[in-house]
Amino acid sequence: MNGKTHGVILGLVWAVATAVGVAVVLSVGILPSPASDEAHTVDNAMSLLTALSVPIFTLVVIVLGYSMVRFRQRGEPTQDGPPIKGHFGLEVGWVVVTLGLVLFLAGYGTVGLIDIRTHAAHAGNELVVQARGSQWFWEFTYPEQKISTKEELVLPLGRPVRFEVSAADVVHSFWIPSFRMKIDAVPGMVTVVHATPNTAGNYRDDFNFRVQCAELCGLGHTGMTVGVTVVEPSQFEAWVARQSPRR
Ligand SMILES: [Cu+2]
Repeated sequence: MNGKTHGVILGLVWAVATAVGVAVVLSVGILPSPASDEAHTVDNAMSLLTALSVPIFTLVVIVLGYSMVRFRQRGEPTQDGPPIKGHFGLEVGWVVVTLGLVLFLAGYGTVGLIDIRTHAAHAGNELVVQARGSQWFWEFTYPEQKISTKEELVLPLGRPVRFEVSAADVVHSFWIPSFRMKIDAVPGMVTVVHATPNTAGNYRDDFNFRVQCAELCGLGHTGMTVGVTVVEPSQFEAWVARQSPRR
């Protein structure tokens, strides 16, 4: 068997494994339920990255496995293997393909990031929620509504939210899995992230409806979580009315 035949066999196995692998990773739903307008942008990027990693993974595993079986050295080796010399075509191809992939992904990611950042910001009528992380709880202040709560984060359906995130003591990270958004909460500064809830829900029915600290911040870090409740705008107004005004 010459080098060309090995190449054809490897190419065929690689193509089949890649097709099967891409079909499998795209059909398996590993992501939490999406519940914001911005979520699909993140999910699409996740699917693209996962699908693109399959051909690279299968190439490495198949070449390795084929070499282990086909070119196996039985017993003690009696001589060195043939020396490996450079291969200009392979090197150029490798650089061009990987550079192209990196540039494509950087462009794709940048477009998605701009999309997420501008979607809510341009929609107008934003609800402002100030989220402040402390060891080890979150406090939410609604400046327009003049209320404040540590019990749960209540949001109206369909209205863009501007989260102004800060920290009282150490670095925390403000993360709502079902909204697919996360941003550091840093003492001494305010970081901003936008989300537009598009699905009603709450923590009791779906644990992805929660604010979770995503930055190790001390002993109570894992418990630094609070439920998110997304309700109809009228129910949100009723909830606001039930809260005692902030002193
Ligand atoms: Cu934490």
